[in-house]
Amino acid sequence: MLVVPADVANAASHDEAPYAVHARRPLIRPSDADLDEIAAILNKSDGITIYAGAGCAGAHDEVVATAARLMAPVAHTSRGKDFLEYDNPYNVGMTGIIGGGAGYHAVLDCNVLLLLGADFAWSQFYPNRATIIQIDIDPTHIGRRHPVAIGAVGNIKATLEALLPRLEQHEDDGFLVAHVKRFQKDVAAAKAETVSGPDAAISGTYLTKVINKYAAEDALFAADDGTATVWMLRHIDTGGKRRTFASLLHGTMAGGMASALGLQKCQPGRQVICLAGDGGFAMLLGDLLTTVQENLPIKIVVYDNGKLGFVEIEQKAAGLVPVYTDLKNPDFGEVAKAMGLWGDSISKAGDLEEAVQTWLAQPGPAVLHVKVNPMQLVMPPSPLVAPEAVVGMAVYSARAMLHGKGHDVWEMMVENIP
Ligand SMILES: Cc1ncc(C[n+]2csc(CCOP(=O)(O)OP(=O)(O)O)c2C)c(N)n1
Ligand SMILES: [Mg+2]
Repeated sequence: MLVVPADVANAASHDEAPYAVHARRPLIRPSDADLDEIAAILNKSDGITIYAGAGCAGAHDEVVATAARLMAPVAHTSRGKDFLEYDNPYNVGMTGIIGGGAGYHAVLDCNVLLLLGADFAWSQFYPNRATIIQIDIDPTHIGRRHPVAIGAVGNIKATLEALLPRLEQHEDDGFLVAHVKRFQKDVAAAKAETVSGPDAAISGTYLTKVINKYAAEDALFAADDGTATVWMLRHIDTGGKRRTFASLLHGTMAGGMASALGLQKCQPGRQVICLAGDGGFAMLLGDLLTTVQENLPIKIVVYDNGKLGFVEIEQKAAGLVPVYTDLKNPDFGEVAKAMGLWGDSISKAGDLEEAVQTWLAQPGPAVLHVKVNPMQLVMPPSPLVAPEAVVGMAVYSARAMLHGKGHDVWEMMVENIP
């Protein structure tokens, strides 16, 4: 809410500001001596991994060229996805609790870790034995997540441009190939997910992959924190033209629709897709009216798992029987229609492809309510699950049995264990 006094509202304004309010960005890179020192370590090492973050925006080609020179797999953070995942034969995906086995091992098992514009928070995913070299434009990021051997300040593009001529071509590709192969195997397995028939339930991952198939090649995606964000990060291919947005630094629930509204306002004519959780969507339902009032044709899909899914997972991982996580949802397709939007609601896999195409083709704002499989877990890479979480899951299973929820446990096992 912005309150403007009447005299200010009546004052004449000039489109051009009489003075510059923004400082121009400088080009910053480490000194020649520091670059020589970094190059010396990289040139005498093998088993090098690059871990790259959002600081690599605009430096895709330089990161890929560095990976090629060093025969290094490239893992990326969630915020680095849009800038590094596409057209990158060295990509091994994300590490962390929402990442995969290839990214996890490439970062943890390397001899030298080259951190580029990455500020990933969780120290348990950093290697303890490796030599870590960190380059970041923000000096406060250097060494704040994990001790590093060398920390240098610089724009990633400018720094790599100056570093590349100092780097010798590495020939041994054993380390690289092992991790890239593992990643490609995992990607192929994820892409191969099918449904058992037209009446089958729809999983959140399957829904995301169908949206990935039909969305515009330069679509903007905004997801609610929760499972929708995880599926977006794992299953939306950006191709360098799409962008993905979520509350990745702060972890705020229900950010999807608000972000989508803002994105559509500043990028009129571009397809904007909100991947909403049922909990998140219900929380900000009033803003559905904004789509109509402001004529913002965003496309919203509601992943209705009937619960605050992420919180339930956290409770289960802590060995608790979930409480206050179930949601009693209305038909959000009908709610949308009552509010003046296009709406539809589906629950069977056989209806999905057509429903997604019809929903995306709407000229105005549109809500597609999809009942998704309520038991699909966000599975971290198998060797990675913290022992407490495994024990927690087992304790949950035992407690759920005691509380007469044996069916729940069975369903969870069947749906999540390959
Ligand atoms: C403002 C706020 N409240 C609570 C949380 C904790 N939280 C994280 S995810 C989540 C559940 C989200 O439920 P839903 O939108 O249905 O997504 P799901 O995980 O079920 O896919 C909650 C309550 C948070 N991150 N931010
Ligand atoms: Mg939910």
